[in-house]
Amino acid sequence: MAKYTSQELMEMEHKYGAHNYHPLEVVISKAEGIWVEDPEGRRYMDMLSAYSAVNQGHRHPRIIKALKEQADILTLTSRAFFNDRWPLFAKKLAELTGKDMILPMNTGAEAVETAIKTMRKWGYRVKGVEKDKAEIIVFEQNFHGRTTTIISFSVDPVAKDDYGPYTPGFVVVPYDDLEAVEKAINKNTVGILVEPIQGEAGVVVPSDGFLKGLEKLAKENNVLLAVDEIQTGFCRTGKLFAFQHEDVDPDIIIMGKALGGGVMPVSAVAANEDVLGVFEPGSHGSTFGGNPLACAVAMTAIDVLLEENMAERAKEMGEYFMAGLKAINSPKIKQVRGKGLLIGVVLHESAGKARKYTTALKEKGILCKETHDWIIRFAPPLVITKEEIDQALEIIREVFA
Ligand code: IF1
Repeated sequence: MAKYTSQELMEMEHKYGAHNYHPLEVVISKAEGIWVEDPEGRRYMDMLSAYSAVNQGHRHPRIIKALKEQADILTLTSRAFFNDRWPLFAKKLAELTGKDMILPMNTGAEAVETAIKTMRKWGYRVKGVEKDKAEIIVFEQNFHGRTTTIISFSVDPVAKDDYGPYTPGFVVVPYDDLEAVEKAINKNTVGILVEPIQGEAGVVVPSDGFLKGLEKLAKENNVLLAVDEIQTGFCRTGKLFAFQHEDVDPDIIIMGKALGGGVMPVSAVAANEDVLGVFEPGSHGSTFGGNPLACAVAMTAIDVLLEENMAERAKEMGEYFMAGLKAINSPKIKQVRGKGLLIGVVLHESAGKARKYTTALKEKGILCKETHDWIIRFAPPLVITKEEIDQALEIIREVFA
C-alpha cells in the first residue's frame, strides 16, 4: 500500500470524506495499549480511548488472538441459522448482567433503538397502554446516538436541526431532577431512558441517589428503567457498570463500545424475560447482530476486563489522575469531575475555548477531546499505569501553566 504523509491523508479525507467531523489534526496509523503513532512515527498517549470503546487498550493481545482464531473458522451466518458462538455469548452476557436474556446488535444507537422498541412493546402488551400513546422520559443534554428517532429527543441543535419530522413519544426533563421525573410520569409512561453519567454533556455526574430514585419511581409507577451504559459501562467508571455505584437494578441495560474490545462494533440489550420476551420472530433484528466473529471478540473482551481487574484499576487510577488534575490548581480550570477514568476538566470562559488546549496537548503528545466549548474529556484506556499518568500530568501542567 502506498505511504502517505499525515498532511496528504488529512487533505484526502477533507476532499473525499463528508465533513461531519472536525478532528484534531493528528493521523493515527498504528496503536498498542495506550499508545498511538502517526505515519511520521510521532507517538501519542491516547486519553480518549475512542470514546471509551478501547477500555482494554488498543489491540489487546488476547482480543486480537480471539479475532484471528475466529476469523479462520466462521465469521457471519445471519440469524436465519443458528451459529455456535452466539448462544455462548448470550449466556455469558446474561450471567454477567444478571438478566435472563440478551438481544445483540452492532452499534450503540441500534441498542438504544432496541431498548426504545422494547419499552414501547412492553407498554402496549404488558402495561396495557393505549395504541400509539406510549411515552418515554429522557433527560436534557442527553446523548444516545444519531438515528432519526434518537435525535428526535436530543436538545442539541447541532445534532438535531433539519432532520425533522421528528419521532414523537418522548418527554424531556432536566437531568438529576427526580421531582421533574415524578411530574412527567402518567398512565402512558412506559420507560425512563438515562445515562448514569452524561458523557457528551461534559461528564455530568448526578447527585448520589438519583439513579436509586429513578428506580423507585419506575417501580412505583409500573415504568421500565433503561440505563444507557454504552459509554459508562465495562469498568470505565470503576465498576463493571456505572449503575452499580448505587446498587440499582435497572430493567434494561444498554451496552456497546467496549463490549467490542476496541476491535469491532458489538452492542446489546439485557433484560429479564418479562421484558425482553415481548419480541417474537420477525419483530426486530439485524444482519450482523450476534455474528460469530463479534461474539468471539466480545466474550474475550469481557474476560479481559474481569480477569485483569479493570474496574479496580479504573477506580484506583481514576482517583490518582483526578487528584493530580485537581492539584494543578490553574486559574484556568473551574472544576475537575468524573468517576473512575471518565474525567471532565471544566474551564473558565476566560481561559479560552477547550479546543486550544486539546490542540496544545496534542502537540505535546497527549490525545484527548473537547466536549462543548469549555470541557476537556480525559478517558484513557484502563490499562494505563501510574507512571504514565504522571507523565501525562506533567504535560497537562505545562499546558495549563
Ligand atoms: C460520535 C459523543 C461520546 C453514547 C451513549 C449511545 C451512543 C453513544 C451514552 C451511540 C456514543 C459517541 C458517538 C461518537 C462520539 C461519542 C460521544 F461525544 F458523541 F457523545 F462518547 F460522548 N449512548 N457516543 O456516548 O453509540 O451508535 O456511536 O455506537 O462521533 O458520534 P454509537
